[in-house]
Amino acid sequence: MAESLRDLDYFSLDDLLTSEERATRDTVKRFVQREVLPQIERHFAAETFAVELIPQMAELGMFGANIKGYGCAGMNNVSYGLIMQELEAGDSGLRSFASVQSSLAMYAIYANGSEDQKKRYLPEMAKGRLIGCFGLTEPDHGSDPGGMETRARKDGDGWILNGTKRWITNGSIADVAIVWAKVDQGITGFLVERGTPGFSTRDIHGKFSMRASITSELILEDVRLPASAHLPNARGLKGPLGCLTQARYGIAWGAIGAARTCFNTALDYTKSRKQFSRPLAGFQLVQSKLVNMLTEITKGQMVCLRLAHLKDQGKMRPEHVSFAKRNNVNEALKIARDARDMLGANGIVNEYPVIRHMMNLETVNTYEGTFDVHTLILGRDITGENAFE
Ligand code: TGC
Ligand code: FAD
Repeated sequence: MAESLRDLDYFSLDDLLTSEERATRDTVKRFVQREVLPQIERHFAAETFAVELIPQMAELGMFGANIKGYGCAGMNNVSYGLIMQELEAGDSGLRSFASVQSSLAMYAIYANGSEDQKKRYLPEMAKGRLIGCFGLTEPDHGSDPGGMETRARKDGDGWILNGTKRWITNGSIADVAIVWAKVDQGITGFLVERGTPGFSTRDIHGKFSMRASITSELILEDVRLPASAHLPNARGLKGPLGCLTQARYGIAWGAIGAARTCFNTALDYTKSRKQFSRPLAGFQLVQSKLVNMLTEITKGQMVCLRLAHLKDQGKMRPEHVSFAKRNNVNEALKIARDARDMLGANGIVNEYPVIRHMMNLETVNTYEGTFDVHTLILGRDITGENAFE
């Protein structure tokens, strides 16, 4: 096992996992070690996503893992969370790919689609033969998706879509895009297949973060869609926001994986690196940083496990997810920055995974609701005052 991938379990939380959950986690951990780590730096440098991993990820049941039926694995939410944790211990871009495929694209169809749409798309997406993306954000509307300008108008039985979506993970490698658009009655969703006339994608380059993940713009110019491309149960902003709740849940778990890799790397490094004739790990300031990392990772693990149990019992509220996403990603980012500092000059090179995780986590802190947006969601929940209005 790559040393940086090893578990961190200070409070024996493993005892609270079933043997099936542990087996799922260990399988994904082995996959990340064997298949992802040897090539991740190459993909990060080249700004490419490792598409060759898609069939193996599908084989392991990662796509739509917690969806029941339609060829999906139907795992519980603890297992789903552990998958996200192990993928992100490798790279946030890998977890992003799985999050978008599962919790955004597949879930959007599962929750808002017709029976025909579910049967047509979900089994193929579970097998990784169809890739999805999720187009909500626009150039001028990020934190406030309700302001979107993409429009769909009725055209006989079908629809015509116009607009631009930006910052869309998997955009140019997707076979089907979930596109959210405004109609007279509010916001609704559409399935736009690659190759539809008027629909094009353009990749965003020059990212310093999430370089092993594809991020694109979706351009819709008089895109004509049949009635069968409309998601009939997507009514209002709660359509896309319901999908975000699923994806944010996975991100809360994933961030712990990235933080754990940074902690393990910093621990190993400071135990072996000597300055002033003794290991860095022997200095009080270094120990203080390591203990803070351990504490925050352990607290994050506990929050996630409780969240998973609430989700499996049908008691999880979106605000619980905001709490976990906001806290775990923010703490993971702080841990990554501390780890980078503790590696000194070695902290800026790709011989160690830390700076890659640190840069990735800047994105993770921004997407799926920024830290401050989740602060305001929680603020609204506890005060009853809506700061967004
Ligand atoms: P608001 O009035 O709060 O809500 C409108 C309706 O939606 C319901 N709702 C939710 N439903 C399910 N899950 C949630 N999390 C929900 N939050 C709200 C709400 O009950 C209401 O329903 P109804 O029946 O009353 O109509 O709407 P608002 O306009 O005030 O917006 C609130 C705000 C700011 C919290 C929301 O717009 C927001 O979350 N903004 C952040 C945008 C965001 O997260 N974008 C993410 C884009 S996708 C992405 O980043 C993918 S990255 C993927 C990867 O690579 O991993
Ligand atoms: P803005 O909304 O302009 O926010 C800028 C700053 O203002 C932030 O600090 C924010 O916290 C702050 N702010 C905003 N509103 C308030 C307020 N009311 N009070 C106080 N502060 C506020 N989107 C998709 O739809 N699908 C995807 O697959 C997807 N993938 C992404 C992949 C990457 C690599 C990145 C970077 C983004 C992705 N996004 C995706 C977009 C992402 O969800 C948005 O970037 C995010 O929602 C923030 O929107 P914004 O970038 O427009 O920032």
